[in-house]
Amino acid sequence: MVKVWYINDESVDRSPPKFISVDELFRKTGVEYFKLNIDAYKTDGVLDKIKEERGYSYEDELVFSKDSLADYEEKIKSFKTEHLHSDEEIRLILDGLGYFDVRDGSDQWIRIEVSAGDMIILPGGIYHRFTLGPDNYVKMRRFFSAEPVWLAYNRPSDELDCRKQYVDRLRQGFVAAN
Ligand code: KMT
Ligand code: NI
Repeated sequence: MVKVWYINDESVDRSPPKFISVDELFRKTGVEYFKLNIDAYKTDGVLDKIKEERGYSYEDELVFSKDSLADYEEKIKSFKTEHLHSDEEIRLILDGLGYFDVRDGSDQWIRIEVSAGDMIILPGGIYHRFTLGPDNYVKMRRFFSAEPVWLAYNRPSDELDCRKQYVDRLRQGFVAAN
């Protein structure tokens, strides 16, 4: 079950989390969320429809755990460093738990806790980071609209076109298509 809330980088902040809905998350950041049935997503057509409509033609599967990745520490470190990409970051969680943190228009962190069946799409140009949950394990599928050339640009990367375009979209406001 996805959970979304504002976090404060100050470790002294012990106030209870302020949860927001996935609709609010979209309006504030452009991040899209889909709930998939983890037992049926391969055949129920929901994922196929998303892939077709959005033109996701490449995909792969990754397991993040100490045992499954030779460069685990390095990968984990790069994920938790604030960065952006020129393309959408599309992830479907199959098992385990992780946290995507994204910046809202006021540069505040919003945390998105994802587990099995949660599919999220981060727009190109959004600053974000990712950390594993308490079990240090997550299994996910990644989707791409073109052959993946997966480059991460650490903050600050405000001069990039994809960042400028994202900031423009943010200013105009994100409105759901349906
Ligand atoms: C990325 O760019 O791959 C990330 O931000 C981590 C997402 S989960 C592997
Ligand atoms: Ni990323």
